[in-house]
Formats: sequence, C-alpha cells, structure tokens
Amino acid sequence: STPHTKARCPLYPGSEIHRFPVPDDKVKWETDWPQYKPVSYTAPSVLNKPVWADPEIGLFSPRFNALDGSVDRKSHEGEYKVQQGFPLNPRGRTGLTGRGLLGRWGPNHAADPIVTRWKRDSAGQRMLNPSSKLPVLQFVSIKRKDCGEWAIPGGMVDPGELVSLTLQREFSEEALNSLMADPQQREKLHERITRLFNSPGLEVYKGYVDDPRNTDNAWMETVAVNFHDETGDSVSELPLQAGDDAGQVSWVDIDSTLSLYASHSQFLETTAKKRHAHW
Ligand code: RP5
Ligand code: MG
Ligand code: MG
Repeated sequence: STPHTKARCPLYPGSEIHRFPVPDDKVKWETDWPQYKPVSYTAPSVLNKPVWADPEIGLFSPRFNALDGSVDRKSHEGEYKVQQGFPLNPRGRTGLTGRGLLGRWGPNHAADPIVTRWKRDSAGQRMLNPSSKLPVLQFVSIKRKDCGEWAIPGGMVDPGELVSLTLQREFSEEALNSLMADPQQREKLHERITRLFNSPGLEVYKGYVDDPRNTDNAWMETVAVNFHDETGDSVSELPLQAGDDAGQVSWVDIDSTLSLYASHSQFLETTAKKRHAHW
C-alpha cells in the first residue's frame, strides 16, 4: 500500500500545531531514523475528559489488540505494536504523538455508509458517461463542518454498537438530520430507510483510513458499506437535510476527479468498479 499522506498533513486540523515533517522514505517504523522528533499534541477537547475519550496513558491501563470491556481496541489491520505502553500507527510515522483530536489510543473505529443510486435523465433513463459509456452512480455526500471537505456521512462506532447500526444512525443524523426531527418524524424516517439498510450491503473497505487527524498513537479505521437504491424509489425519494457534523448534503456524481475527505474517494472507486459504473 502507498504511504499515508493526509496523516502527514503539515498543519494539524483544528490547531496551529505543525507536524514534524516525515518524508515518504521515512514513514515505516522499520526504517531507522534517530533524528525523528515528533511533536506531542492532544487537543483540549480530548483532555477535557468527554465520555468518548480515554484518559491519559499511565492513568489507566488499556488492553491493546483486544476487546477492552466494550471498547474495541483490535485493529482491522492485524496486530499493531505497542512501544513503552503506547500503540503504534500500523502505517507508520505521522510526525505527531499523543491523540490529537482522536479520543482513543490505538484504533478509533468508524463506519461509512455509501448510499448510491443511478444518475437518471428527466425521462428516468440511466445516464451514461460519454467517454466510458458506463452508467453514472451518484452517492449521498456531506460537506464536513470541521474542514469544509466533501465526504461520506460516516461516524464513530459507539462502544458496544453494531456496525450495522452505526451505518444507519450516522446516515440518519448527518444526511437526514434525524437528531432535529421530532420523535414522530424520526420514526417515519427510520421506517423509510430501514429497508435499504437491512438489505445486504456491499462491503467495499475495511481497515485503516488515511485521516488528517491520525497520529503516531491514534488513528481512524472504518468499515465502508455500499447500500444501493437500484430502482431509485427508496432513499432517492427522501428529502436530504444536513445535520450534526454536516454543513451541506447532496447527491454527487461519482468519478475519478472527486476530491474527498481522507481516503473516501478510494472507497468510491471500489464501489463504482464493483457496480460496473463509470469511474
Ligand atoms: C473518517 O472519519 C471515517 O472514514 C469517517 O467518515 C469519519 C468518522 O469521523 P467523524 O465523522 O465522526 O468525525 O476517518
Ligand atoms: Mg456523526
Ligand atoms: Mg461524521
């Protein structure tokens, strides 16, 4: 796999902290690099002890590479190393130690719902891309409030939560604004999307995410699942409304020119190819 790049972005998100620059050939831990002096940073929002964050190491003894109570500290990437009590990023150096904006030491598990439909013309016919002659897929995309980048409406798996639930919950919160709906409206939305989310989704990715929040000791991992509205009459008919950490929401055509948050365009490439759609 190519070395992570967003996890080495010079300016750490939401801060004025600059990472220690890590060149491509020094990313791997196996490469000896005595001059490596990463910056230590954990955001105040994490040190404030919100429910979703771990304490500092030394104040508790997490069980790494294991299910630690209800917190899943296992990686989809296999066993990760723990050095002097600190878990090590399986993809290598990031120029920053501590947790940055992430709550958990080690893997921070998320789920990414990729909700798709075919792009159709006014007569309802599937539209083909003129050069590839393949049908064009559209996905529900949100504009993240934190960085302004377009992204899949994903979110963190709560302790003990089934990934299948996280996928539906995060989609409802970020793309349908379910948190602001009254209980009755929420129940209606739930009814209307449960059929799609109960359909066997297509798992397109499981593993490390090249996320700009990653550090040497804390990183994002995800399970990305595609739920496809083949006939365009289920979720396609729902009014999208941005909510929670989403500032905007929209159906977006899928192709290789998309520039998205973290490694999200890689997940869409797999989705498009598996569905024999234009990329
Ligand atoms: C990404 O961060 C994941 O792929 C997922 O989309 C997202 C989860 O974090 P939040 O949206 O909760 O910030 O790495
Ligand atoms: Mg969310
Ligand atoms: Mg989110």
